[in-house]
Amino acid sequence: MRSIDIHDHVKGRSIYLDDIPLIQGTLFARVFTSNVAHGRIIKLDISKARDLEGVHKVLISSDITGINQIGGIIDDEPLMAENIVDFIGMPIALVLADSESIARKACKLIDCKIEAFEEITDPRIAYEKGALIIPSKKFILGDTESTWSSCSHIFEGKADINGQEHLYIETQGAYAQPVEGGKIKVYSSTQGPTAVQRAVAKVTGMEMHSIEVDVTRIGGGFGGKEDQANAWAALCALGTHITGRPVKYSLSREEDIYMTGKRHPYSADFKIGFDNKLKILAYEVTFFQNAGAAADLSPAVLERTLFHCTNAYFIPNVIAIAHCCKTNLPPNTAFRGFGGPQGMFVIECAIAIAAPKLNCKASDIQKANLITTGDVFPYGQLAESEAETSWQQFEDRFDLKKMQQDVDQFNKENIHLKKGLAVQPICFGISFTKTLMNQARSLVHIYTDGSVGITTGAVEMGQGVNTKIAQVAAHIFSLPIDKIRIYSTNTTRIANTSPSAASATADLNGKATLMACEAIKERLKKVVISIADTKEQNSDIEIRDGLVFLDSLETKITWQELISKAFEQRVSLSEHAHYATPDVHFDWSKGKGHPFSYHVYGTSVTQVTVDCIRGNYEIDFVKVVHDYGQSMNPMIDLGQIEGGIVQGIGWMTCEDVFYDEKGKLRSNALSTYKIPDIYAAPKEIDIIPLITDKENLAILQSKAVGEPPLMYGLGTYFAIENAIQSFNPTVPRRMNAPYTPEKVLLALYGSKDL
Ligand code: LUZ
Ligand code: MOS
Repeated sequence: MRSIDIHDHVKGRSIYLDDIPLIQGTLFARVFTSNVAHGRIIKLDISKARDLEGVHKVLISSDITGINQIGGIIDDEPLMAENIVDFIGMPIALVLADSESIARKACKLIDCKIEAFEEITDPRIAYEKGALIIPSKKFILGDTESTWSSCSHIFEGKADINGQEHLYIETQGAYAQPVEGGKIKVYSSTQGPTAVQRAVAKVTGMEMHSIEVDVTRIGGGFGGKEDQANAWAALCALGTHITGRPVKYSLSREEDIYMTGKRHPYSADFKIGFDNKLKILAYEVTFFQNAGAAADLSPAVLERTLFHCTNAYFIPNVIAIAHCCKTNLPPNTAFRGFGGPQGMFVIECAIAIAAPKLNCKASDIQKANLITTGDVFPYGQLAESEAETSWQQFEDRFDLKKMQQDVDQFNKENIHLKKGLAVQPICFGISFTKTLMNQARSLVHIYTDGSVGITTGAVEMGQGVNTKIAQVAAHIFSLPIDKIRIYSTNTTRIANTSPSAASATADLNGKATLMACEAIKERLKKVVISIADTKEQNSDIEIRDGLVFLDSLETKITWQELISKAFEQRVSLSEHAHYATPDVHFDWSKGKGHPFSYHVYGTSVTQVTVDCIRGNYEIDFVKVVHDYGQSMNPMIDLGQIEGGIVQGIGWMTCEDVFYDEKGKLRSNALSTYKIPDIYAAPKEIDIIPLITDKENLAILQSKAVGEPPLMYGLGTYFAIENAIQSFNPTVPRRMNAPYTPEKVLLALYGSKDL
């Protein structure tokens, strides 16, 4: 089953925000932003901009008709700066003009003077100064303090990990249009239509029922549009509310990169203790999260870091502390993995540091500590583990010993090319960690001609969720896929939706769709029984090749006749269903609960070849055994895994977000921010499904696949590090991702500049 979008994508017919036909009278928005990371506005003169021909209005914070606030978790983020600016790129004024180029010109005419304060860009410095966004969080399992004395080996270290630009292909944007009665319709490139609706309501001062948000699809999100689509929609809607005209803002790539937040950089300290059989007895870790200038989703991201700080391992004694540090950078935000990958990176660093000192490979430590079913995670949930099964199938499939021997042999024979190998187990919890977000709705209509139309809260962002939802309906009604249509995500049809995020979109919205379809099918069953002359109330109905089967016997009733009959009998052909994930809960006062409906596991191995003269490298292969459950769409899932791996590799290797000490983004274009291209992708990606048939809470047993595979990319860092070590065993192991070619070169020759 291919993605239902594929033909329109290839032919360029798919409608993204910038493809929506313009309405006459549309104004084009552009924001004027702070060029200082921290300071006070001492002069703001918009008169020259306002007087420019073709400029309709220039709005500033005092023009906001509702509340100047777009914070999602905490009310700490003004839409437009009032007196204080907190980061470079913070909106100060909104220009509404007849064209994008006039709006651009007008922005240059705004006269703004800012008195600069001291800026903070480093999370550890923010922590020292007490600049925290929320009180720090802690997980405790067992008792580390009394365990250290029984450890045979203890290692301590520091790990740093940088951020990541989302680089969705479609930039952020919104298009607001006036609707009669003072209502507003907003098209938004968002993962969270309800979040947009809420932000627009707050900023305009309208009620949510007066705002309709519609999303046909978006060109990628990766978390960057979970929360950060709100600002542009709120600005456009504010413009519409004040001028009565349609307002559109589709950000240029340059604006998008410097104004929006990214994956959170983290700095961490760790201490890890082993017995003499490679078992990890105790682990202490402190995370300093670089949250940027406002909370955004950082507190939730911080929590997921804690939830993933022991990755796929069982450690009996753990203390994990996380600080949400406020800095003068654009507020960092959700990004595929949502803090989990950073938590996992640090434990992998601890293992990588320990391995050579314990005279073993990191994979020996990893294997000795895999979590098994019945073990407890530091947050109290019992594992239903596939860590060992995936590792076992991985070893059955791939000859790890032989791979290592080949690498050793190659490294013996080559002086200036060195290969490195790293194994990477993963474990990722599925569900929003905020329990209330684990709910979804679906609205299913069967029209009188037998065709089916579905709306859910899911946003199609290229991940194929609409295809999966269509498959669910096709499966329940036994209909061909072309009888099913998935409509745009729209807040008037499906209200109060959670963002499409946390890898949970197909599970949540798919299950709601399943429930709606089942409910209609139940009613259709009664119709079949009434017309098929049977007394059997428990009969199974099925539609095959357009014909109704009753207990596997063909009736002469077609699907269309059945639907007509149902309509004639005044049976409802529509259903609105609500699904809430069962049994998830978490108590932050105790740091314990059952936050995830299940976990996704897997094991990968990455091999790299490092050119020790130039410092650049190639990725020879990534081989994976991945826990799909029972994939309902292997082609889409494979695409997610391959894409996730390459995105994870990019984060670990060439993608280097660089803010200078003044808080100015220097890696602000694709010339200075390098993402993996086809040449940087692994030469070979081999993905083997882990075969299990356990019950799980995934849609049709098909486990969530959005985020987990990104974390296979972590292995690349350690593979490069291992290659460097075989070139120059005297250099200290450094744990500071990403490993750009420049850093690799410095490391190879033991530079102190790292
Ligand atoms: N978004 C969110 C997420 O709001 N809560 C989460 O737990 C989450 N996890 C992953 C990705 N996005
Ligand atoms: Mo996401 S990081 O699942 O929006």
